[in-house]
Amino acid sequence: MKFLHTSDWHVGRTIRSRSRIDEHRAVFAEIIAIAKQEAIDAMLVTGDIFHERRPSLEAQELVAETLAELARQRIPSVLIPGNHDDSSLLRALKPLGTLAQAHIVPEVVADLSELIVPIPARAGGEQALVGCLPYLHPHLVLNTAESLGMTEEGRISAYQAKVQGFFRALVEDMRRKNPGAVSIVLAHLHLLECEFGGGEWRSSVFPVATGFLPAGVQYVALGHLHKPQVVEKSKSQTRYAGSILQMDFGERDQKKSVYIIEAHPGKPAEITSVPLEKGKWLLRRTGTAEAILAQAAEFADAWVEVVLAPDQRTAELVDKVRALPEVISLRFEEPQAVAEGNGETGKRGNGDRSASELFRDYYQKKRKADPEPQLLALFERLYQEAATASDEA
Ligand SMILES: [Mn+2]
Repeated sequence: MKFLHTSDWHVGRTIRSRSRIDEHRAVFAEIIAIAKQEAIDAMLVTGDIFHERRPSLEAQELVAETLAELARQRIPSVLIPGNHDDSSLLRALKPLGTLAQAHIVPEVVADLSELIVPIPARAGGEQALVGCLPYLHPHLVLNTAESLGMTEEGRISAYQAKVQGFFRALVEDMRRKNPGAVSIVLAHLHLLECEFGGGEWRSSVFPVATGFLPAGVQYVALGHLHKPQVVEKSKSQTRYAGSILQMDFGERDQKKSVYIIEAHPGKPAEITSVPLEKGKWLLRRTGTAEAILAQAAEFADAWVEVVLAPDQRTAELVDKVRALPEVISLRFEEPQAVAEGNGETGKRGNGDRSASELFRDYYQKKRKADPEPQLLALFERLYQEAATASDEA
């Protein structure tokens, strides 16, 4: 049987107030074309379907159109929510989704059979069982009384134990239902040993160690991290499909893709990566206004962040750069970053470092100590809120 694994759609995401709905529409058409070409038996979507808990009607319409087009092509899908999604919105879509073979598993429930979706092969009589772990909000897992007296580490290990317990129960139930089926598990979580893409919201998502993932299933499909990646240390073949667009300038060098998984009972799955070409590239260009203007022809099909050298501010040229339709962010390089960037030491300028790295440095300089993890988490949350608010303005 064949499956297509995609994740972190974030439909409704804007970048510096610019809509990305046309990019999303083009990439969905691309994904459906790949699905048809590969004659898949089902599409697997591992969360962050929408960017916001209350997505725009335009965003909802595009997801409905995409699932309807899959249904017209007779391609079933299995979808779970991520940390961005509101499970009650997905629960509201579930009855109509089921009619269109778009199986939405909106939340964790006690009855495990609600979390296991059987998928029949188009031909040949095989069956797959897709076990789902929708994103588990830490506050749903740890009740207040339980977690009040706990340290941060205590709460994280209690969370990990619950996740591990769910995986165990899920996989046992899948074996009981049909030990001869193709076995696949979907989850939306942050694995400790993996790399961030750059556009994820991190502060409220508890990390899980790779050792807690289920063993002995043929494929574990993960969502949350936006960089597509293989999870090497997992006991089952495991991948993050990554986001389908470069979500933010932190993801600007990442090629986006989907995975095609071919699996038959009792055999290791064969997995290939198929690149996605239709999303715009996010580019960062550094230099004088004159040099930037000379490169403008390369900006077609891109969103560009321009960082201008500080001694080159001739107002007229800067205005011309600002007026380029693809330029959505323009700032001036800090003198200190210029010095670092020009050094032979290979030290990175501030432009390549995350806000929390910069905050940690600032705190260390001022207080001669590392910030507490809670303070760092609070900073990240406030920073994300501020960054998103300016995006959504
Ligand atoms: Mn995401």
